[in-house]
Amino acid sequence: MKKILLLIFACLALGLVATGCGGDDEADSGGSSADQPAETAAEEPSADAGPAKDAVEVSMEGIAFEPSEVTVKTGGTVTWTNNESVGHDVTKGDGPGPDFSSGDPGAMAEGDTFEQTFDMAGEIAYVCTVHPNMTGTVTVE
Ligand SMILES: [Cu+2]
Repeated sequence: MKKILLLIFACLALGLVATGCGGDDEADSGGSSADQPAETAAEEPSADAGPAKDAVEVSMEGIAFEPSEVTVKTGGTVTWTNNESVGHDVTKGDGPGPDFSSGDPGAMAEGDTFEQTFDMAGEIAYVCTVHPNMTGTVTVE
């Protein structure tokens, strides 16, 4: 009986210092099962150009449009939001439909949004005029 108690105490003492002694299996599995829902919730579908939608949002971050390629239905709307402290703009390049621009070059400050509706099918290229490498396309279906 004494030996068993000693073993239990030794096990408890070790358990405090390191991870061992069986009881940790429960703690580990409990921990990982608690982590799994959080990981699943954090996963979001890839934001690449997917099926056409009525409304799409594009973020301006890292001197880039994210995602840079989106698809909307005819009559659909794209909303750009500047999510960094660098000034940007949205200015149409090639493509069907009227020209559009968010305004003066680089005038969109952090938190500013610009919305454009697309009524003609086709592929519209656009650029941030102060960052010529900052380009994107809107495919209207
Ligand atoms: Cu820019």
